[in-house]
Amino acid sequence: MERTLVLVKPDGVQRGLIGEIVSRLERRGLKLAGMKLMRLDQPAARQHYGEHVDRPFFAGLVEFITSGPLVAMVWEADSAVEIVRNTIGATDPGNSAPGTIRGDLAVNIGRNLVHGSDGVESAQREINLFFRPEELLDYSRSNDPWIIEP
Ligand code: IDP
Ligand code: MG
Repeated sequence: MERTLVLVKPDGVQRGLIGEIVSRLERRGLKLAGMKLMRLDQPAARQHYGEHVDRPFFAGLVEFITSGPLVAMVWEADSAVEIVRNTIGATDPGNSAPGTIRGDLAVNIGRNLVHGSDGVESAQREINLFFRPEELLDYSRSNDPWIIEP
């Protein structure tokens, strides 16, 4: 089963949108494997967003993501990476489709509420950055056959 990392970024926590965002992923049918409220320090933030180190927005991004608590989660499904990215919507809320998290709840690229891993490899790397193996739980849901064809 594929796993992906999702963050409710500090803007989502401050705006009281943790429940709304978790609820959308839950109702989609994704399975929660791990979750914690935490604050990133600068080195972890720089590592998480390492691919953007040369971009002009990098310093502001690191400052923002370390500015307050965030909620880190691991969600699971077949094609979890793609399903989460589609549920979150395009990076720039100006282009995010209505019905997506960013398309319904955000207006600015620097305050776009959520992070979702962009591939299976980056998901594995990001999950390892945020979670120890024992913090991720394997369990079955009684309604799984109504969500996933056995
Ligand atoms: P993603 O979050 O949709 O994967 P990325 O391109 O990986 O988007 O960028 C990471 C984060 O950096 C974005 O979610 C956004 O918060 C921020 N970001 C990306 N591009 C810009 C920009 O042009 N200005 C300000 N912030 C940006
Ligand atoms: Mg990205």
